[in-house]
Amino acid sequence: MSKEVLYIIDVESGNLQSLQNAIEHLGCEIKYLKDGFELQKLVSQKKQMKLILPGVGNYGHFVKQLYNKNFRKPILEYIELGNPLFGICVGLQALFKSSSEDEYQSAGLDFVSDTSLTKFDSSSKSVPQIGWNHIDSLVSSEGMYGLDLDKKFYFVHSYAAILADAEIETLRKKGYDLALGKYGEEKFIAAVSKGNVFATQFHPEKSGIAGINLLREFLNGNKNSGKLEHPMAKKVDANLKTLNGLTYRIIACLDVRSNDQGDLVVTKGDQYDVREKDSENKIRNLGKPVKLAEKYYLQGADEVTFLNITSFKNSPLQDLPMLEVLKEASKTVFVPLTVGGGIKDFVQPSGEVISSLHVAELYFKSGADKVSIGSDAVYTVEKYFINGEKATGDSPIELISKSYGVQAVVISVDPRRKYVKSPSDAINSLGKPIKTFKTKFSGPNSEEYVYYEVSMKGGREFSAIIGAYELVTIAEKLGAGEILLNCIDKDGSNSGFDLELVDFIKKSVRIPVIASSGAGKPEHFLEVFEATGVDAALGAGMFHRGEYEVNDVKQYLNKHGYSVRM
Ligand code: 1PR
Repeated sequence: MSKEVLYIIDVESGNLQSLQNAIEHLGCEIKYLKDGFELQKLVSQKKQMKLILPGVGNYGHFVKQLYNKNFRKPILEYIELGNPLFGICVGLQALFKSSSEDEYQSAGLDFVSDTSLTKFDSSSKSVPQIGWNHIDSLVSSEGMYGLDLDKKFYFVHSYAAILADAEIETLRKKGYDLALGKYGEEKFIAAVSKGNVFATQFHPEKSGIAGINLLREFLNGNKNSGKLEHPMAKKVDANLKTLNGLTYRIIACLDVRSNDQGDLVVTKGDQYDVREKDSENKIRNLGKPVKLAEKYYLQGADEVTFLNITSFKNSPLQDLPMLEVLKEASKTVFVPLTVGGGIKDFVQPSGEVISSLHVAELYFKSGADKVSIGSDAVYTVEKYFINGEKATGDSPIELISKSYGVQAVVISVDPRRKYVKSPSDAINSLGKPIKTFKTKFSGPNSEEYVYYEVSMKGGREFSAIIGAYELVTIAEKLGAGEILLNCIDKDGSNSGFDLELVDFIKKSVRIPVIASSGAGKPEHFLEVFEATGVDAALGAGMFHRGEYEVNDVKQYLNKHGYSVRM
């Protein structure tokens, strides 16, 4: 029997590979529609079909692409004919009238009439909203493909249909069914449905089993499946601590490199030294990247991060194994995947320049949701200061975030503690101060202040111009959407996170921060969340050595009153 075909509108926006994988996992075939004429032809044939409108990144860019590729009219005709459509993330946003993200206020499809999108307020919470949130209430007379108030879904966005109660009521009267989410005090549309159109602000293909089930019900046409909550049903999760509604994220990290035999392996360092300390001095081999990623997904990891830790030695062509790793991992791992290592402009031996944007694009097309930039972020911010505090406009951070959205750009920071007697001793090579703070743990010579040097090439070189504060604040300004905060002193130590560092950086930026380096037991995760309010925490060695499973950490946090995705 031939498989059912599902059509996906492809305007080259981000990671469609994961969506394809999720749908293939459910036994369907997918066909991409590259322009509106292809859709128009199907619509004219009055073909019975199902359509997905996925999108990531910038709203203005996305709706312009829909327009330029002649999708606008056939999509509206398709909807008018009553055919099933599933919008995802910016695909949902495009169904609205306009968004304040787009300075030209480009017209969306206006399916959700007279309603526009605005930015979340970042004065009291991290923006973008990145993480797992739940549906706070359903204002719905019909089912929404079994959308479940008890489950968590993966959201990643800065703009949303943020509505007051009166606006919700107006949409209800116009016949829209709504699932409402809450980020902080802001109520926003997490899913909307009318007739055969259904759209989610979250990514079902990245929402683990809960998201896969939703896609399955859509494919089966079971709109009223599952229990329908009564109108205005409200989920109360009041007893657990959340981050403005988001669960505390636990991330598993895989440092990947070739071993001495040339096999790609997951390794793990102590203060970034990944060789065994015995006489053979081999690269520590902790397993295969794809297998371990699957294992951590099944253990409940909220995200998986792959870092190619020797990218600076290789050409992107030799990087291809990491592309393969992503392609394979995204077939079975339905949570967000981040890839780092070698995200930069690259000059081939032939002299051909491959732009960072192109390198990033290759990773997104292979199944990555975010790219993480390490060394090149340091060079970019150094340049910013050398240029008299002016952006060049062409750095990887700026280029990738403009095309794929800020949520797709993570900055991986590799800092090391540096003690000074007084703030005036922390002066960079340009004669300017580097930001310090007074430490609770004074240095070997009773120094009372510290700053954090930042490194390139995984701890092999250190910046003489910027410290960790300068790196993260300027990277945020240039378009970074998240900080992955490692710590060379703590890496592999099992002694807990550097709480002072995490607190210092968390207070310096508005974007989410992931604490990394030093986790050795579940208590360390509780400690870092309690002490710093950081958005997510990452573990590596303790999971690789099998001392704890990701789920052990989550159960421990849950027991101590923290909301996690179980
Ligand atoms: O500079 O853009 O090519 O990116 C290189 C990437 O590789 C950076 O993200 C950098 O952090 C990483 N990297 C480079 N060398 C090493 C190394 O270990 N020799 N790994 C390295 C960094 C830190 C974390 C680790 C945590 C948690 N490793 O990835 O997972 O410290 O470990 P723990 O829980 O066991 O303590 P570019």
